[in-house]
Amino acid sequence: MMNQSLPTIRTFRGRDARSALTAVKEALGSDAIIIETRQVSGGLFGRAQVEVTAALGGDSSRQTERDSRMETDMAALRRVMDDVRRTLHTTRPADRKAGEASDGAERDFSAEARRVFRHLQDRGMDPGQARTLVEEALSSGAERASEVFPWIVSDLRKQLSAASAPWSADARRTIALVGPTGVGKTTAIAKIAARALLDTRFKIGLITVDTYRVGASDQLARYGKIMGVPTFVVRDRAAMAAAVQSTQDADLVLIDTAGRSDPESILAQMDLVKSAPNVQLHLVLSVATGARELGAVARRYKSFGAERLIFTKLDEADGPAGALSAAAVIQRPVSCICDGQRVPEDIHAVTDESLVETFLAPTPALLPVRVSPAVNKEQVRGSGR
Ligand SMILES: Nc1nc2c(ncn2[C@@H]2O[C@H](COP(=O)(O)OP(=O)(O)OP(=O)(O)O)[C@@H](O)[C@H]2O)c(=O)[nH]1
Ligand SMILES: [Mg+2]
Repeated sequence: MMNQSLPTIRTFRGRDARSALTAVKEALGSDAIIIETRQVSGGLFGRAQVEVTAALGGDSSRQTERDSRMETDMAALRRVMDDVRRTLHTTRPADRKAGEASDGAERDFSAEARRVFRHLQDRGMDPGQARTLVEEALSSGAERASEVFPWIVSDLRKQLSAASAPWSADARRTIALVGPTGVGKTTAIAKIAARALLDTRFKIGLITVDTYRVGASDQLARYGKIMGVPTFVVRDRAAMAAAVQSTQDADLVLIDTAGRSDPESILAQMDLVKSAPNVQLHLVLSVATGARELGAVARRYKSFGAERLIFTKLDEADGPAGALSAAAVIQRPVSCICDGQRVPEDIHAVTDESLVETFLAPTPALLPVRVSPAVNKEQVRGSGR
C-alpha cells in the first residue's frame, strides 16, 4: 500500500506512437509504466496524434530530478500551446457566429444590461439562457450592471451549488462516473482515488464495467496497480455482486463506465451499475464542449438519475459557462472540477463561491461597489490616515 507520495503520472504526445514513446522515455526513463495509448486530434492544423499516459517507475531521487526537468519542459510547452490557442481563437468562425447571434438578442437591452449579457456570452453561456437571465433580472427591478449581475448570480446559485468532493469523508461510499466518451471519466477516477489515498487515507476499491473498448479496463487496472488498489472488471450482475463483496471493507468504491451515446447501451450499462447497492451517479461533462451540446447530453442522462455533476477540461474551455446549460437541466450539485491531465493534481473540490467565480468570472465592474456609509472623507482625514 502507498504511504508518502504517488508516482508521477503524465501525458505525452507525438506524431506517432514511436515519437510519443520517445518523449516518455526522455522524460521518465526506460522504467516508465505505460498506462494508456490513444489516438487524439489536436496536433497543429488538426492532425491526428498519439497520446501516451505513463507513470514513473524507479527510485525517488531520479524521480525528483526528472520531475523538475519535466515541469520546465511542460511549462515551456504550455506557453507555446497558449500562444497557438490565442492565435487560433482570435479568428474562430464560431466566435463570430456567437457575436452575430447576440446582436439581435441584445438590441432592446439598455447599455448596462448589454454589458452583463455580453459578459455571459463571452464566458460561453448559451445566448438563449443569457438573454432569459438578463430579462428576468430586469423584470425583477434590477437596472444597473451592478444590480443585474448579482441578481443573475444568486439566481444561478439555485441551479449550481457545491457538494462534498468524492474523496471527502462525508461523500457517498459507492460512486459511479458516467457520461459521454472521452470526457475524462477514467482519469477523474484515478485522480479521485489518488486524492482519497493521500488526503483522507481511505481504503479504495475500483470497479470498471467498461468492457466495450479493447484495453479500456486495462487503463483503470494500471492506475489501480500503480496506486496499490484492487481493480475489478465487471461484465454482468453476478460479477458486480462478487466485486461488491470483495470491496466491502473499502471506504470508497469507484465505478468506471464506458462512454456510450446510444440510449440502449447506456440503459444496459446503467442497469449493471445500479445493481451495486446504494451507488451514486456523478455525471461527467467536459466544458470544452459547446453550451448547446452540453444541454443535450444532460437531457440524455437526466433520466438515469445523475445526482452529482463533475465538470472537466476547464483548462481547454474558452468560456466554461456552457456548463450552466447542463446544470439548468440536471439541477444537481457539482462534486468537483478537473482542469488538466495531471493525476492527481488537476482535480479540485468546489464551494458555492468558487463555482460562480469559475463559470462566470465576475469582474469588479459587474459587482456592486462597496461603500461603507459610516466612513466619509472627513472621518478618514480626522483619523489621521
Ligand atoms: N485538458 C484536459 N484533458 C483531460 C482532462 N481530463 C481528462 N483529460 C484527457 O482526456 C482524455 C480522455 O480521458 P479519459 O479519462 O480516458 O476519458 P473517458 O471519459 O474515460 O473516455 P472513455 O472511457 O472513452 O469514455 C485523456 O487524454 C485525458 O488525459 C482535463 O480536465 N483537462
Ligand atoms: Mg474511460
